[in-house]
Amino acid sequence: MMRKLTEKKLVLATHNAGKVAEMQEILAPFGITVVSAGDLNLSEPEENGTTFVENATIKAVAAAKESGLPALGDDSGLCVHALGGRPGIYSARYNEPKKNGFMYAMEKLNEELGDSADRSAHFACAMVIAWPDGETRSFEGRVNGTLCWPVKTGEHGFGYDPMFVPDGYDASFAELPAAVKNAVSHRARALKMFTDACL
Ligand code: ITT
Repeated sequence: MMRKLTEKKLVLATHNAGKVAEMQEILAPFGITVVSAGDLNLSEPEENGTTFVENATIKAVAAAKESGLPALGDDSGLCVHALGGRPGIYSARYNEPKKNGFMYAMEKLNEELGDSADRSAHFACAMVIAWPDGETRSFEGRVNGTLCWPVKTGEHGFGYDPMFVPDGYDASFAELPAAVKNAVSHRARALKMFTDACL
């Protein structure tokens, strides 16, 4: 038997407010109390892994050890097919120096794509649950879509969402209501695997 989450309190091992909001909303029906790494003032470990799962594991294990509670780490990013999967695990760092939200990174990506006919991409998310004793389980989700230009700015989402139109829709993740993104996103899919397996 794979380990279940019997504890009623869970740390979201992220300092990204957009991720926290989505994870909270998706986990709300399950009756577990969630608290974020920011709420607990947990430190931010160095993400020196080479895959999404490795980096999500680093975050989850560090938060579980520091808090004494089970912790859920999310490592995610945008993989652009014509760019060989970049920025991938470097999606957050791609926006340095941080200027106005993620406009800097989105402009850079659009320039690199040039007039490429292939504007397909996917968001990937690794979700790792870690217990304070060091045991972990990992889950991976993804959602396919197309990169638009100009960006479709909206009220919702974060990061690269204004540039990402999920397959089957004409609107970007920034324009679509949170309930739609949280039904089809990479993060929603990874979390569904986690809740199916562990709750
Ligand atoms: P934590 O490490 O504290 O969780 P972070 O923002 O640094 O926060 P990552 O290292 O996983 O997290 O970087 C992922 C980046 O990929 C994130 O900053 C966004 O720019 C982008 N990203 C991930 N999921 C996204 C989503 O659902 N919509 C838009 N952009 C997303």
